[in-house]
Amino acid sequence: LNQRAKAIWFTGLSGSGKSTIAIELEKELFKLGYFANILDGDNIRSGINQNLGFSENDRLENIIRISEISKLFVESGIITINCFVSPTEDVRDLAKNIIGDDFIEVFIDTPLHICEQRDIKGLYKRARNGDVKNFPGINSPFISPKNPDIVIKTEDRSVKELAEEILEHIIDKIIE
Ligand code: GGZ
Repeated sequence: LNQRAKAIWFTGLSGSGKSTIAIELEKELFKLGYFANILDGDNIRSGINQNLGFSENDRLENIIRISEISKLFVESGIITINCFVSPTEDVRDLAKNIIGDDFIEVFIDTPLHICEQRDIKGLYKRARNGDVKNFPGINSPFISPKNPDIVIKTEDRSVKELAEEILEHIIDKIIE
Protein backbone atom coordinates (compact mmCIF):
# COMPACT_ATOMS: atom_id res chain seq x y z
CA LEU A 1 0.00 0.00 0.00
CA ASN A 2 1.19 3.47 -0.77
CA GLN A 3 0.01 6.13 1.56
CA ARG A 4 -0.39 9.77 0.77
CA ALA A 5 0.07 11.43 4.13
CA LYS A 6 -2.34 14.11 5.33
CA ALA A 7 -2.74 16.19 8.46
CA ILE A 8 -6.15 15.45 9.91
CA TRP A 9 -7.06 18.36 12.16
CA PHE A 10 -9.69 17.79 14.88
CA THR A 11 -11.23 20.95 16.31
CA GLY A 12 -13.82 20.90 19.08
CA LEU A 13 -14.50 21.79 22.69
CA SER A 14 -12.61 20.28 25.61
CA GLY A 15 -14.29 16.93 26.28
CA SER A 16 -15.87 16.71 22.83
CA GLY A 17 -14.14 13.37 22.17
CA LYS A 18 -11.24 14.41 19.96
CA SER A 19 -8.52 12.23 21.53
CA THR A 20 -10.77 9.19 22.01
CA ILE A 21 -11.90 9.25 18.38
CA ALA A 22 -8.29 9.83 17.26
CA ILE A 23 -7.08 6.67 19.01
CA GLU A 24 -9.82 4.62 17.31
CA LEU A 25 -9.08 6.20 13.93
CA GLU A 26 -5.37 5.45 14.34
CA LYS A 27 -6.26 1.79 15.00
CA GLU A 28 -8.55 1.59 11.97
CA LEU A 29 -5.87 3.13 9.76
CA PHE A 30 -3.27 0.72 11.12
CA LYS A 31 -5.52 -2.26 10.32
CA LEU A 32 -5.61 -1.06 6.72
CA GLY A 33 -1.82 -0.75 6.63
CA TYR A 34 -1.48 3.00 7.17
CA PHE A 35 0.76 4.61 9.75
CA ALA A 36 -0.53 7.58 11.71
CA ASN A 37 0.72 9.64 14.62
CA ILE A 38 -1.53 11.40 17.11
CA LEU A 39 -0.52 14.85 18.32
CA ASP A 40 -2.49 16.11 21.30
CA GLY A 41 -2.16 17.97 24.58
CA ASP A 42 -0.70 14.90 26.26
CA ASN A 43 2.38 14.71 24.07
CA ILE A 44 2.70 18.37 23.04
CA ARG A 45 1.64 20.59 25.94
CA SER A 46 3.57 18.38 28.38
CA GLY A 47 6.68 18.43 26.18
CA ILE A 48 7.75 20.83 23.49
CA ASN A 49 5.02 23.35 24.42
CA GLN A 50 5.26 23.10 28.20
CA ASN A 51 6.12 26.80 28.45
CA LEU A 52 2.77 27.81 26.90
CA GLY A 53 -0.54 28.57 28.59
CA PHE A 54 -3.98 29.43 27.25
CA SER A 55 -3.81 33.15 26.50
CA GLU A 56 -4.61 34.13 22.93
CA ASN A 57 -0.90 34.54 22.11
CA ASP A 58 0.07 31.24 23.70
CA ARG A 59 -2.68 29.42 21.81
CA LEU A 60 -1.38 30.91 18.56
CA GLU A 61 2.17 29.85 19.38
CA ASN A 62 0.90 26.40 20.44
CA ILE A 63 -0.81 25.93 17.08
CA ILE A 64 2.13 27.31 15.06
CA ARG A 65 4.57 24.80 16.59
CA ILE A 66 2.12 21.91 16.29
CA SER A 67 1.44 22.73 12.66
CA GLU A 68 5.14 22.82 11.85
CA ILE A 69 5.63 19.44 13.56
CA SER A 70 2.61 18.04 11.79
CA LYS A 71 3.98 19.24 8.47
CA LEU A 72 7.31 17.51 9.09
CA PHE A 73 5.53 14.23 9.74
CA VAL A 74 3.35 14.60 6.66
CA GLU A 75 6.40 15.35 4.53
CA SER A 76 7.94 12.14 5.89
CA GLY A 77 4.87 10.17 4.79
CA ILE A 78 3.18 9.82 8.19
CA ILE A 79 -0.49 10.76 8.60
CA THR A 80 -0.97 12.99 11.64
CA ILE A 81 -4.15 13.22 13.66
CA ASN A 82 -4.06 16.56 15.50
CA CYS A 83 -6.35 16.95 18.52
CA PHE A 84 -6.45 20.56 19.65
CA VAL A 85 -9.39 22.68 20.72
CA SER A 86 -8.22 25.32 18.20
CA PRO A 87 -11.15 27.53 19.21
CA THR A 88 -11.03 30.35 16.65
CA GLU A 89 -10.83 30.88 12.89
CA ASP A 90 -7.52 32.67 13.51
CA VAL A 91 -5.78 29.65 15.00
CA ARG A 92 -7.30 27.24 12.48
CA ASP A 93 -6.27 29.51 9.58
CA LEU A 94 -2.73 29.50 10.92
CA ALA A 95 -2.67 25.71 10.88
CA LYS A 96 -4.20 25.62 7.40
CA ASN A 97 -1.67 28.09 6.06
CA ILE A 98 1.32 26.30 7.55
CA ILE A 99 0.23 22.81 6.51
CA GLY A 100 -1.21 23.79 3.13
CA ASP A 101 -3.03 21.38 0.79
CA ASP A 102 -2.57 18.37 3.07
CA PHE A 103 -4.83 19.87 5.76
CA ILE A 104 -8.16 18.11 6.44
CA GLU A 105 -10.39 19.88 8.96
CA VAL A 106 -12.71 17.73 11.08
CA PHE A 107 -15.17 19.43 13.43
CA ILE A 108 -15.94 17.20 16.42
CA ASP A 109 -19.32 18.80 16.98
CA THR A 110 -20.39 17.86 20.51
CA PRO A 111 -22.65 20.48 22.11
CA LEU A 112 -21.29 22.44 25.05
CA HIS A 113 -23.92 21.14 27.49
CA ILE A 114 -22.84 17.54 26.79
CA CYS A 115 -19.13 18.32 27.23
CA GLU A 116 -19.96 20.16 30.42
CA GLN A 117 -22.11 17.29 31.69
CA ARG A 118 -19.26 14.83 31.12
CA ASP A 119 -16.65 17.19 32.62
CA ILE A 120 -14.10 14.38 32.76
CA LYS A 121 -11.32 16.55 34.17
CA GLY A 122 -13.51 18.87 36.26
CA LEU A 123 -12.29 21.83 34.18
CA TYR A 124 -15.78 23.10 33.27
CA LYS A 125 -16.73 23.32 36.93
CA ARG A 126 -13.50 25.16 37.71
CA ALA A 127 -14.03 27.50 34.75
CA ARG A 128 -17.60 28.27 35.92
CA ASN A 129 -16.18 29.05 39.39
CA GLY A 130 -13.60 31.35 37.82
CA ASP A 131 -10.69 29.16 38.95
CA VAL A 132 -9.75 28.36 35.35
CA LYS A 133 -9.40 31.29 32.95
CA ASN A 134 -9.63 31.38 29.15
CA PHE A 135 -11.63 28.18 28.97
CA PRO A 136 -13.30 27.86 25.55
CA GLY A 137 -17.10 27.77 25.71
CA ILE A 138 -17.19 29.17 29.26
CA ASN A 139 -15.03 32.24 29.63
CA SER A 140 -13.44 32.47 26.20
CA PRO A 141 -15.00 31.89 22.78
CA PHE A 142 -15.28 28.70 20.83
CA ILE A 143 -16.19 29.63 17.27
CA SER A 144 -17.42 26.69 15.18
CA PRO A 145 -15.54 26.27 11.90
CA LYS A 146 -17.41 27.67 8.89
CA ASN A 147 -16.41 25.18 6.22
CA PRO A 148 -14.90 22.08 7.78
CA ASP A 149 -14.20 19.14 5.46
CA ILE A 150 -16.07 16.83 7.85
CA VAL A 151 -18.57 17.45 10.67
CA ILE A 152 -18.94 14.69 13.25
CA LYS A 153 -21.98 14.67 15.53
CA THR A 154 -21.04 12.44 18.45
CA GLU A 155 -24.32 12.08 20.35
CA ASP A 156 -25.66 8.51 20.56
CA ARG A 157 -22.89 7.13 18.38
CA SER A 158 -20.14 4.70 19.29
CA VAL A 159 -16.50 5.72 19.03
CA LYS A 160 -16.01 2.99 16.41
CA GLU A 161 -18.86 4.33 14.25
CA LEU A 162 -17.42 7.84 14.45
CA ALA A 163 -13.92 6.72 13.50
CA GLU A 164 -15.34 4.72 10.58
CA GLU A 165 -17.31 7.74 9.40
CA ILE A 166 -14.13 9.83 9.34
CA LEU A 167 -12.24 7.02 7.63
CA GLU A 168 -14.83 6.86 4.82
CA HIS A 169 -14.35 10.57 4.19
CA ILE A 170 -10.55 10.49 4.15
CA ILE A 171 -9.79 7.17 2.50
CA ASP A 172 -9.76 8.55 -1.07
CA LYS A 173 -7.41 11.29 0.05
CA ILE A 174 -4.81 8.98 1.59
CA ILE A 175 -4.57 6.27 -1.06
CA GLU A 176 -2.02 6.84 -3.77
C1 GGZ B 1 -6.41 24.93 31.68
C2 GGZ B 1 -7.17 24.17 29.70
C3 GGZ B 1 -7.65 25.46 29.39
C4 GGZ B 1 -7.48 26.48 30.31
C5 GGZ B 1 -8.08 24.15 27.78
N1 GGZ B 1 -6.84 26.19 31.44
O1 GGZ B 1 -9.93 18.57 27.40
P1 GGZ B 1 -8.50 18.73 27.71
O2 GGZ B 1 -8.26 19.83 28.79
O3 GGZ B 1 -7.68 17.55 27.97
O4 GGZ B 1 -7.92 19.51 26.52
C6 GGZ B 1 -7.90 20.88 26.74
C7 GGZ B 1 -6.50 21.31 26.55
C8 GGZ B 1 -6.56 22.39 25.48
O5 GGZ B 1 -5.34 22.58 24.94
P2 GGZ B 1 -5.21 22.76 23.40
O6 GGZ B 1 -3.74 22.74 23.14
O7 GGZ B 1 -6.08 21.80 22.71
O8 GGZ B 1 -5.83 24.20 23.18
S1 GGZ B 1 -5.64 25.20 21.97
O9 GGZ B 1 -5.88 24.47 20.73
O10 GGZ B 1 -6.69 26.20 22.17
O11 GGZ B 1 -4.30 25.79 22.04
C9 GGZ B 1 -8.22 21.12 28.21
C10 GGZ B 1 -7.08 21.96 28.68
O12 GGZ B 1 -6.01 21.83 27.74
N2 GGZ B 1 -7.45 23.37 28.71
N3 GGZ B 1 -8.23 25.44 28.17
N4 GGZ B 1 -7.94 27.72 30.09
N5 GGZ B 1 -6.56 23.91 30.84
